[in-house]
Amino acid sequence: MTETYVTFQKEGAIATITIDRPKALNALNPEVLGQLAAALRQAREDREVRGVILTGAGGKAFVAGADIASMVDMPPERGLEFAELGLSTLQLIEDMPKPVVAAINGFALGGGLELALACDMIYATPKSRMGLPEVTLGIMPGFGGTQRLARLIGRNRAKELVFTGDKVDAATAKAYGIVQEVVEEDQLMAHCKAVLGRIAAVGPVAVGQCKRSINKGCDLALDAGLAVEKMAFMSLFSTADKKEGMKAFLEKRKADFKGE
Ligand code: DAK
Repeated sequence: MTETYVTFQKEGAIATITIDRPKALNALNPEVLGQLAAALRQAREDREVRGVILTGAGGKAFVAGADIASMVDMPPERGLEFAELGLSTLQLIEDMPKPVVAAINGFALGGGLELALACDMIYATPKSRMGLPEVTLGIMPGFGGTQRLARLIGRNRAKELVFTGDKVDAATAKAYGIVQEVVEEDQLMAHCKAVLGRIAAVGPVAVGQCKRSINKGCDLALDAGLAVEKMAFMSLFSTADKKEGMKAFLEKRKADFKGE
């Protein structure tokens, strides 16, 4: 029987996906990635879910990277499958029209940090350490790390981290703009739930379009990005949520968004 390495829990509008392979510091092997992709699809398809928390079990790591033991003798064709599985899993996060936050409590290294970088926001505990140490293994980040990190924090700071393989603490990661907030360990999940709870109360289709507009638009020239935003904006004018949000304001009541 296949072991369960990823759990999915739903509490109201918030789904928590936990990578649960603490013996290997939640390292990503093909089974873990396959189960993670399935959990992300479940969150995407569930209409009640308006936000997702991605975290790691065991209290020591978010994810310590791709699984080195499973890669050491991996033939190139399996490597390609692994790459496609990893890249498509991260793409699921970026394309999901719902916010996904990474709750980091411990190590987020290599593929683990790359996974977090595909999320919409990152919150981390003070003891967390993150970095892209792939060069210390003679490889390089391959789940989008060079691209997403450079876009997020700028080329030269990204180069410093990627070329050295250094691990930085949560406060430094916040100063670099990788982490949004450093949150005490016993408050981490509550903090993520509070942020997602506030987002769950606003128009879900609008949030999805904001995410798409930022993700797609930021990689384009400003004119093209503004065109992406314009089309997204116009699409919201045909939603029931737009009608409800505006009517609720005028009627001085709380909006009841259906996500339609
Ligand atoms: N893979 C496999 N096992 C790992 C692991 C990993 N990434 N990280 C930790 N473990 C295992 C350790 O081997 C150890 O197992 P046992 O010896 O107990 O069986 C257990 O987890 C506990 O780890 P340690 O004993 O080492 O714990 P420490 O507290 O002493 O050290 C550490 C914690 C996080 C500093 C250390 O474990 C460490 O340096 N881990 C490796 C971190 C790392 O280098 N991560 C990057 C991996 S490379 C691809 C795209 C992307 C990628 C790959 C392919 N394609 C496009 C194909 C991504 C690559 C990576 O992420």
